Amino acid sequence: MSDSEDCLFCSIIKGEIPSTTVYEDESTYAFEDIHPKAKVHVLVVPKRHYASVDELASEDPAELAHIVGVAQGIAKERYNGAYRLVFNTGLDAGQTVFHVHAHVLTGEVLDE
Ligand code: DGP
Repeated sequence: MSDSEDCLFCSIIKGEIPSTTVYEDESTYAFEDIHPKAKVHVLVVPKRHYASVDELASEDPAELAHIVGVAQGIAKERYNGAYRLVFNTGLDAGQTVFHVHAHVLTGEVLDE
């Protein structure tokens, strides 16, 4: 699925809802999380709509690898290359937006 009605992150990708862009290319968009949990907290998303990282891994593993590379680039640019990558997957794990997104946490020494 390339786009989804009523998907918050599809609306952000299309520019219908404002966001602070960190990185963008043909397939991927990265923007500042609205409720940062670290000094640097960026969300990296595929522009195509996949509900979860499970779906992305099975349908477009190259894009998943690309997202990891984008996260690494952000951590190098904004900090010393160290970063935490989180994919909340499913309601019980705290996923609230069902358009897969990597949380990239960096910019400081992170709590365990
Ligand atoms: P999760 O709980 O893993 O589904 O993470 C969703 C994240 O999305 C959460 O950290 C807050 C962020 N978020 C929710 N709404 C918006 C928004 O409108 N703009 C931005 N930039 N981030 C949002």
